[in-house]
Amino acid sequence: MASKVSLTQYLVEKQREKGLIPAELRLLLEVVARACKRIGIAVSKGALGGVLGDAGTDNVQGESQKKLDVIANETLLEANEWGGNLAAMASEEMDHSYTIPHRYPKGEFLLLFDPLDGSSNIDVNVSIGTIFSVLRLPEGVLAPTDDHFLQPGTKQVAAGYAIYGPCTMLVLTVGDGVAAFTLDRETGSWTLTEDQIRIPGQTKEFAINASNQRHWYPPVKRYVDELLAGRDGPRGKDFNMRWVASMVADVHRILTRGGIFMYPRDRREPDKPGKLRLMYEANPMSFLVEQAGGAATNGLQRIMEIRPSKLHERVAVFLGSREEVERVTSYHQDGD
Ligand code: FBP
Ligand code: AFP
Repeated sequence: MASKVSLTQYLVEKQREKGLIPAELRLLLEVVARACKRIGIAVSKGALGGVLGDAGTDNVQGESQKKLDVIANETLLEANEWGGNLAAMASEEMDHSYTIPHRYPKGEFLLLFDPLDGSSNIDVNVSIGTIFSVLRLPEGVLAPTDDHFLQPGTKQVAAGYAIYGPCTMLVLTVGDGVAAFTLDRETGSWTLTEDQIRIPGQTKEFAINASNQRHWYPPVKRYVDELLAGRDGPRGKDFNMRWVASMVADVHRILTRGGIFMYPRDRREPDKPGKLRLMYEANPMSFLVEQAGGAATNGLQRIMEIRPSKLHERVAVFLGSREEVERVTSYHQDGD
């Protein structure tokens, strides 16, 4: 390969030399990357682009939408609907899946996305991102519906995110490790800047919204108390805490230097399995983390093995450095 490897070259290698992905998936991922580039440009304009603030609408989860949530969602839909590689798309921002209109050719893949994750950070100029996941349309299905998206994360054929931070990056897996591409703003191309990313098994850093501490169940409280006890506690070392409130940014840090990210279910809504969305956030991030040698559970089981029962299903999340995820998961064995 040439010294500077572009996203296209990287994907062509996976397609031609390794035979890992079909050409249609390569083309689909390139379109997603192009849409992320456009979203990144809109994000970077900030107040100058008139894109900050509320859109004045609510999404299916009852959360108020930011203007950029809506722009990012439309950008992904428009970029992907005519390419011929997709059968349907589903978004965290839409009630139901979107079937590719009849006027365009239809492909065999399903695309899911959280168009702009971390929206509470948009107006304060802190890193945000786009998360995506690709599934296959089950064989023989002519008219895809929401039900056809309800596949476990192990069925993902690709997943990734774009992070709009000090630099714009695309982090991707097609099931052959994790690669990171940095957007060269001068040439407009995604350039491979790290391949075969590995998450260290051990860490001294954790991420959790500590303001919810009083609502936590005993396994999470026990685990975090032990981390906070530092070198005098049972762990025998000091831990540092980071919480960006953009899952993309927190997971990006973990892929870069290790750590554990937690969003547990808690007593605020005992009947709800957590806050984060299985299909748009937890599954794609779990695929990336596992491909980088880490682990991802809901405290009880591997996230990617959960069989979803609805498109907007929520889930508790513990992901990152393997040894830490295994430890907090083992604390859940005794129940709440
Ligand atoms: P650096 O520039 O050395 O990273 O320090 C950053 C900083 O001074 C503040 O920006 C930040 O609020 C604080 O450190 C974070 O400190 P801690 O690591 O103790 O949470
Ligand atoms: P939004 O995309 O709705 O802002 O949600 C972001 C998020 O799902 C995830 O990216 C963060 O880790 C988490 O929410 C932050 O949640 P808290 O505000 O409860 O800390």
